[in-house]
Amino acid sequence: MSINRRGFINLTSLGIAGFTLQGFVDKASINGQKPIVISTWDAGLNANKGAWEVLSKGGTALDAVEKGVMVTEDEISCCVGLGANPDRDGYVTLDASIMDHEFNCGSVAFLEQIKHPISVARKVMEKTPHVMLVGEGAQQFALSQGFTLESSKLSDSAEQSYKNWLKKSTYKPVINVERQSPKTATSQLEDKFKAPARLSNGEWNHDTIGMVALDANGNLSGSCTTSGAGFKLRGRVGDSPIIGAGLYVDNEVGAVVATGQGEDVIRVAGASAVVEHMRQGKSPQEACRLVVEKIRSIKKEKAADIQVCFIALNKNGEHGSYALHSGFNYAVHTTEGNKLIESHFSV
Ligand code: SD4
Repeated sequence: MSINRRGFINLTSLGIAGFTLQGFVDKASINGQKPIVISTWDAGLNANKGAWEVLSKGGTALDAVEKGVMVTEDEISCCVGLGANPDRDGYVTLDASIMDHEFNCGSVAFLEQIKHPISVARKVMEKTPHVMLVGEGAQQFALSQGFTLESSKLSDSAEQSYKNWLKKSTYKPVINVERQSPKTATSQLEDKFKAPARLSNGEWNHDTIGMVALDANGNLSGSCTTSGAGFKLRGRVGDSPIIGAGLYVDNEVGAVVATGQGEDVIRVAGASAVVEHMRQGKSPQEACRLVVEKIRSIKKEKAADIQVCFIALNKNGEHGSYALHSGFNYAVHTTEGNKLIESHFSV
């Protein structure tokens, strides 16, 4: 029996079982566990606010990570969701996954014309005996659950990027090397990075929001939602909807989410590998670093052409990240506020 559970039982034995957790959480929960949510990239600042509305009222980490990334899916001018860059045939195809504190998980991949893939992933988790649905089947399931079929028209910015891309039609993922960041110091950069960043060639420097949270009951959950890699081959699926690669949660240890070149996260079962390092006693940052270094050693000189990043949150609410290259940041929301932290990186 965990300390958290005991804490709850102590309260209930005092005869206040019906008392809601609301109101406790902004300061500390019944067991001293302060909620925290962390999410990838600068878009994470807004997403965290959505998650914090849930966590600060005593809501579950699961609800928080769904609501949080929905904020980003809604930002049509952003790089995640239906406003994102299309595949090379001109269609936006979306991947998403969600996982709770009891190893329940759900995901969708190659999903088209649905605004909130993360919520479809949650329905897969809660309403089906399966973990993953893809393509037409995933869309059909979404419609059966009351989701609306959205237009397939590209957003203005995606249309423009696609037109530019068609001029050469070469598939070359852009890594986010434009921002130079200090190798060691973490810094708070909220003011500098209020809007999702675009590279000077007009491309987004990322297409994903990943989020992990710890609630006042001491439970972890995670979510990840993405348009994948812009101008990818039709049918390509990345790491984000693959449980164990793009996202993994073990409530006894920690929760991890990945962003960057999905193919290289999949080949090392990235998020799960980071969790295993934390299980062996590594800090969240060190656990992320070990898996990034593994990818670097596998890729050798090709590591120069890709970006891979992990963020991790352990059971005690400690967090960390590591990226292959500079330019990655993540947003952290605690009772102290919401801030952006620049990630440590390898090369
Ligand atoms: C993918 N990992 O589909 C995602 C892409 C990403 O920032 O994270 N972009 O490979």
